[in-house]
Amino acid sequence: MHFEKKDISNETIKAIYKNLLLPRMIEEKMLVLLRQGKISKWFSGIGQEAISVGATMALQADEWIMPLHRNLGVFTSRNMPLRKLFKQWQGDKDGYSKGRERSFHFGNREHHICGMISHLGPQLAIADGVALAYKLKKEQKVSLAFTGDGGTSEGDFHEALNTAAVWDLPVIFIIENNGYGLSTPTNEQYRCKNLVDKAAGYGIEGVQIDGNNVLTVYDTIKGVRDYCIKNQKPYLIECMTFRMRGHEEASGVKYVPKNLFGEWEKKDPIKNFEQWLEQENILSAADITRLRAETKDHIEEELKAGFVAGKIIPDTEEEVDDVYARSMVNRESVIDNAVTQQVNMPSTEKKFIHAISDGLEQSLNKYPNLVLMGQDIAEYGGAFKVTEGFVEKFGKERIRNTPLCESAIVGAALGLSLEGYKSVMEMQFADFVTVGFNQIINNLAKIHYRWGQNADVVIRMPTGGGVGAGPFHSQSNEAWFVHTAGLKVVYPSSPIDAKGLLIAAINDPNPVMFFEHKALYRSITGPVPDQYFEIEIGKAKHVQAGEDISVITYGAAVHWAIEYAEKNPHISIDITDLRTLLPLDYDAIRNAVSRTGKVLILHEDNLTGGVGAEIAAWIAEHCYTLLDAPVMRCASLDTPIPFSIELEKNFMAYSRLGEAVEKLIAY
Ligand SMILES: Cc1ncc(C[n+]2csc(CCOP(=O)(O)OP(=O)(O)O)c2C)c(N)n1
Repeated sequence: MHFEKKDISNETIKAIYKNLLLPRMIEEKMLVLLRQGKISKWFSGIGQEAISVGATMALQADEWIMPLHRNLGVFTSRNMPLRKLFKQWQGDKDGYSKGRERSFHFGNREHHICGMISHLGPQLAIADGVALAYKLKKEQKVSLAFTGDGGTSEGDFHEALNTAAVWDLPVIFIIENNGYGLSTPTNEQYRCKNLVDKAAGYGIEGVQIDGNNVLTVYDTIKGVRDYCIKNQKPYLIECMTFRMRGHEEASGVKYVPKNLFGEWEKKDPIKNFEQWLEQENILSAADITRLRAETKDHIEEELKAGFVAGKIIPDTEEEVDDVYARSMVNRESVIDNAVTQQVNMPSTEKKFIHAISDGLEQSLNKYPNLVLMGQDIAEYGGAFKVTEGFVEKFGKERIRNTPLCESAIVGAALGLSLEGYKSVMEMQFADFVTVGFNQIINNLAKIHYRWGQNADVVIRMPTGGGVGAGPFHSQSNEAWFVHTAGLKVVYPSSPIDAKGLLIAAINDPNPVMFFEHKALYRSITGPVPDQYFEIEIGKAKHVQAGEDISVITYGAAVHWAIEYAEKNPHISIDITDLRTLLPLDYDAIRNAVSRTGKVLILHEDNLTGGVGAEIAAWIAEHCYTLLDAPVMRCASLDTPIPFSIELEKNFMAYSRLGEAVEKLIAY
């Protein structure tokens, strides 16, 4: 192995050596502990350390890195205290994730390390978001994300590289090509000659290097860092390496030809470096022996401190509390009862859609660090024209057209949040959320619980049917998100609520799915206060009082209920608009039950597993004595939503509303 010293100082070279030794020796110890049954799982990076260490040392300490499961060297080179790392791997309360995450699936703000989720590829787009924040702040920084060769087959790889290229983001993407996915060799993973060849497809630069040569890695990445900052562009680096152990210890290495181990043993990143250090008289054999002994002592000492941890005593309240970041409700701008208070405020009659635009515009004025992202939202103004005219007012940097890549944009939104930005992403249609689903469900929703990082992101979801748009432009999919702890789900039905709740969602430091029923956009008008105000998330609205039955509903269905009540004045209908579906306003639900004792839950979503099912179960469990009839649900058919207007009408819950009301009244 040929090392080139170039202008790297001896001090730096010694620091690189120490950083290289540490993860190797920790791992060797871990393998012993694993055999003794003291830890449960280990993903080994033995043989690949030069990449993590070289990359981390080439960056500034406050530049974000998105590591994966074999990048122990990133964590140790960022000087994370070993005792805390040991606690983390044991699932101890005093680790980095309070015992909630395994192995390397955690991050830490102080060390600018973003924790991975098991799905690998999603790490890449988070680096886009961080780099976008650096770019917008005009900071001289890069972000750096890792992927394995296997991970390059994921759509997330393509989306992240393409977005970084199109947006000219200073991101370093590193592929650690160790020849195998879990067991699948690279010839079953891709057809190009080298993975770095893919860079050309994105119109970016790339280089393939020897990943086992720590000086090559360090020097290349230092240079690439300068390039990315100076040119404001991403860069792809393919590091050739080899994994000396199995995917994880239990999985073995039977699928790897034996001769490869011998070949790569000769290319061991540490042994080769030690030989060179001696040859160059940078370190003597005695120095190396001493440094190894010191490292061993350090590990043993930290292990002693790290292994004294007591057993976890679960505290359910803390578990539930940690799912969300604390929301600071700004009391000054909150309208508690929008219906009455707005009378005292200067208001303007607005369509639902314009109330949303108004809320967005006032938020953009309030928060210079708020960025809007979505397909066609810039000059075109968005598919529904919610952001029409925004580019002229706020510029293209903050009103960002995105490539067609929902997953990368949700990931980028999370990256922006790491750097203190707020973002609102517009899904062109709520239906398309499926291709960004993983980032929402597994990254945004879980990150605060996993390692205390918030995701300050709002995803706007133009939703619902009634306009004959067929199965992929009409779905109601709010229930998917209501099932996911860590998200908030908001679904306004009136212009005033749309503005006030959107402002609240943007103020909220947690990820909020904000549903906007498309059929309401231009059909519903109402008075909207001109000033900046918010309506508290999690509070339902009592729309109208009644004595015969209580309809609990949300979204467009609120208007179905009102219309039905108007057309049937002989029935006294009490209507509650939930406005927020997660968290639900249980007090308001209980009050609705107690007012009439007969409850109909009405929603546009399908019946089975819909939000109504959850509410019905809760009422049965908690309000049994208040009921005079079984809780009933009126929902859409359990079929996909069809295109033809007649079929769609038949699908929709409102077709069966009269029938359901009459059945309930009859009890
Ligand atoms: C989306 C997804 N599919 C499958 C897996 C299971 N899995 C975990 S690691 C791995 C192999 C990854 O290979 P590569 O990206 O080359 O990284 P390496 O483990 O070799 O470092 C697989 C298939 C996963 N974690 N996530």
